[in-house]
Amino acid sequence: MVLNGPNLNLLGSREPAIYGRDTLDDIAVRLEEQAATLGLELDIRQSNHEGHLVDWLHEAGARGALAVLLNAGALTHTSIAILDAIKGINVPVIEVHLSNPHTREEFRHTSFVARAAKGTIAGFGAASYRLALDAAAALRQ
Ligand code: CA2
Repeated sequence: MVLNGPNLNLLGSREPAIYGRDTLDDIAVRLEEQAATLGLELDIRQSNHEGHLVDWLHEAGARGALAVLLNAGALTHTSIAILDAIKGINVPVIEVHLSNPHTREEFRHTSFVARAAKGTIAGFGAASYRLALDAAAALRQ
């Protein structure tokens, strides 16, 4: 499962210097192609609402997903509910960011997601998702 949080639906429209020019749909199309090569099935979603992300993490747990790629957007830095949801499922969560939050404002240096994530891939733009999907595929061995 690939979960995207608040404002990531705006990708490609503004702030290209930070987030690149790809839209979330562009990223999704490439991820689906990569998944087909890897023999993985993807379910890619985006929501601006914290509770949806919590529900979808629970759903990934109930469905026994191989992994969740999670770009929680700004909720990364604030959401104990998402941290608790990650802790509450038996599915590895790979934290994904387009930018490298550690090179940005101080308030982005804390990640609640990272406290429970299997690992983090950040700073490679849209390629962060590709690298994260490779990491998810590697969990099969
Ligand atoms: O680098 C990332 O992937 C982030 O998760 C993106 C979040 C930000 O709050 C995190 O610190 C790092 C923001 C996503 C908002 O994306 C926009 C895209 C275009 C225009 C406005 C916002």
